[in-house]
Amino acid sequence: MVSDNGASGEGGPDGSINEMLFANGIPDDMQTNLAMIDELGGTRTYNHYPNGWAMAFNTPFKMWKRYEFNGGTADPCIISWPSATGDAAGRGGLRHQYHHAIDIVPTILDTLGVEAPETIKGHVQSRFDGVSMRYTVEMESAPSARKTQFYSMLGSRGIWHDGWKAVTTHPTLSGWSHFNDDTWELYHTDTDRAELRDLGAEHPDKLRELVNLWYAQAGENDAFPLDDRSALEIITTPRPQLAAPQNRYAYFPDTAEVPEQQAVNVRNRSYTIGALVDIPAPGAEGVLFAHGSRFGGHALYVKDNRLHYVYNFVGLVEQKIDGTEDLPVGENLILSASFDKDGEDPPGVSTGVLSLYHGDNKVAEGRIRTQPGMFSLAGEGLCVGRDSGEAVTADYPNGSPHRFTGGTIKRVAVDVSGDPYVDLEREAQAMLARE
Ligand SMILES: [Ca+2]
Repeated sequence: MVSDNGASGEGGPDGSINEMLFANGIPDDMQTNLAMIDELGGTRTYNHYPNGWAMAFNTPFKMWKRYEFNGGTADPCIISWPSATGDAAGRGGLRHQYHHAIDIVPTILDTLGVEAPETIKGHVQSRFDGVSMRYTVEMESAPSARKTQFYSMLGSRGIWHDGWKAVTTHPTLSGWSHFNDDTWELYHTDTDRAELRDLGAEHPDKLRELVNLWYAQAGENDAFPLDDRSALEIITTPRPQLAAPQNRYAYFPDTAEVPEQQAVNVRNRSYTIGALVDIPAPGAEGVLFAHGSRFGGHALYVKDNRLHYVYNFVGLVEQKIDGTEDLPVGENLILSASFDKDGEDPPGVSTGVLSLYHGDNKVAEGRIRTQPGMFSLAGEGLCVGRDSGEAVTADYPNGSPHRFTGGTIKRVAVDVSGDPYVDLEREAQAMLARE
């Protein structure tokens, strides 16, 4: 499979220098984009082409990922099968039967002569919706074994059945809803694969048949309720995780990075990050805690014998708070950054005061805002003692992965209970006294 969808339109009409803006519900700004035009494709951008290019890449098909027109769903599938017989013996042939990504596994099982087990370790397995594509290799002109394919994505709907396709033009990820006002279009894809001639008015009965079939398939495929919420709403809606949410998380150095979905959620709330460290002599430096990248993230680090915190707001602005006193030396020091939320502007974007502490001694404070959505779609997890992948800031004192040196990090706690910092500090000291 060359892809799981068509070229994507997430760059919007003007393109983007950071796709995480889209995922945070923050519109791209043309002036900012133009200022970065020479950086596109480099390490300083997480760029995405404008959706006009998505349409061009999908030519001759219409639209792009998120829509059920062929521009959103049709992809090349290349099969290499040296020992194949029948029509495939000629090699290099094209096949035009209608198939879907869900047909890959049934094809492999069929080709290997393996029957899928009905149960594994006592657990009944889901049925396969797919059908084998093996026959297409051996019989070029055989009719499609797949008769129907159901589609529903982010508010758009479509169904292919026996050479015809019905599809809606609903604006995806729009929050518009009003699904009853959707217009269904009808295409005879056997003769019009580019979906240029809407035959809905000419063949209303055929259209009605396909729309009815869509509803039947939607029921079978658990497609209700229909959902066209924004990317930000979908991504920030809590979903079941292996570990239930807690008020406090402890993280340790020399471990793998923690994926964002499993890491502490600091979005739109107060939080405190406290590192328990031993610093035997002045000269410690590097990252105590980091999560995210230059395209969005935050980090607590030591540089020039001072404590620093940076919150990189979706790659648009680095908000830095710099400690005003030299670091103390000793054992079981607690170096902290505490964000006290006092408002939202706009909704979802927290505003408040970020304070830095050595123990209970406040050494800096400043106002920051925090981003409403995720730091990244994948990778760029939470780290202690280093910042893996892309760094949150270019301000770190040492080279990638910006390890903490000159001291020992025992653990880093992130508290999201909302309790005031002074109480947390007292509690932490009491806990250390008991250890
Ligand atoms: Ca990183």
